[in-house]
Amino acid sequence: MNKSLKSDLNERGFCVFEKAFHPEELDSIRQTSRQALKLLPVSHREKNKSQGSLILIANYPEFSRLIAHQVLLNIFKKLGFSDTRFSSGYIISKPERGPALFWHQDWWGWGNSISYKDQIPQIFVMIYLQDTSTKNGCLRVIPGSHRTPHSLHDSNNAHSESISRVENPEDPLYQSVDGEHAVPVQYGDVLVGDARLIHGTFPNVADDERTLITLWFHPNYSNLPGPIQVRIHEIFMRKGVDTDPDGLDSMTLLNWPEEEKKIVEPMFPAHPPNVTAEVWDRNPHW
Ligand SMILES: O=C(O)CCC(=O)C(=O)O
Repeated sequence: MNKSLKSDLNERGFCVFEKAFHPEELDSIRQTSRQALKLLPVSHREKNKSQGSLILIANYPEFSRLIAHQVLLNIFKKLGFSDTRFSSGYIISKPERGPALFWHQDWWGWGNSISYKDQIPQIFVMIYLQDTSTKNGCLRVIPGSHRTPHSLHDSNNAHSESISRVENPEDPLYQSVDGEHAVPVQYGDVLVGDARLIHGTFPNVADDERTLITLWFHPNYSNLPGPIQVRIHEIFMRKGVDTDPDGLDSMTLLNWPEEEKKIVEPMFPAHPPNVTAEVWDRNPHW
C-alpha cells in the first residue's frame, strides 16, 4: 500500500497518482470526448456554464475500458480498497475563457452516520485530458474539509440551476477563499478525492478548452449501509438524480452492448432487497 498517498487521501481528502497513464492510453477517450462535446447543443453549455459541460458517460459505452482499466484497479489496490463499485461519471469540459466551477462537494448521504466516519463512501477519480494549471481552470480544494466543517458547507446554493448558469458571477461560490489549495496536474496523472471534500476550479483564462473525465466509485462496498447501497444503485440507474432529471428514460450501463458491459459488470453496485434508499441530503449536519 502506498502509505503517503493513502494518508494524503485520508487526511487532506485527495491525492495525485503522477504519470499513472501513458498519454497514448488516453487517446481514444480523448477522441470520444471531443466527439461528444461537438454534439452538445448551445442550451447544454448555457445550462452548465459553470461546469462547462456535464455529459453522462453512461451514454458512451466506449468508456467501459477506462472505468475498469488496470491502471485504476492498481490505484485502488495501492489505496487499500477492495470491492470497489462504480456509480456514474461525466465528461466535464471548460471552454476557453470559461468561468470558475462553483465550490461544492459531491456527497449526497449526509443524513447517514457513515458520512462522519473514516470509511470513504464515495471517491471521485479525475482524469484530465491535458495538463492543467491555475490559468486553464485546474481543480482547487479546501484540504481537510471532507471531515471538518467549513463556512462553504453552509451554502445551499451549490448545485442549483442558477449557480450552474452563472446568473450572478459575483456569488462567493466562484471566488477564491482563504486556505484554498490549487491542484494542477500533468496529462496522464490520476487525481483521487473523497467525495465529501469541498472543491471547485479556477476560471479558464487560457485560449484552449480544458477537458476532464470524472468517475465516481465506492470502495469497500459491502461495508456500506444498505440504504446507501440502494441509493448508489439508483444513481447508477439514473433514478432521482437532481442533475439528471431525464435520466430514468436514458441509457444505463445495463443497456451497453454485451462486449462493453462484460468489462464493467463486476463493478456494478448490488443492492439489498426491501430496503428504502438513503434520503438525498447534500448538506452536512455537524
Ligand atoms: O471541472 C473540474 O475540474 C472539476 C469537476 C468537479 O468538481 C466534479 O466533477 O465534481
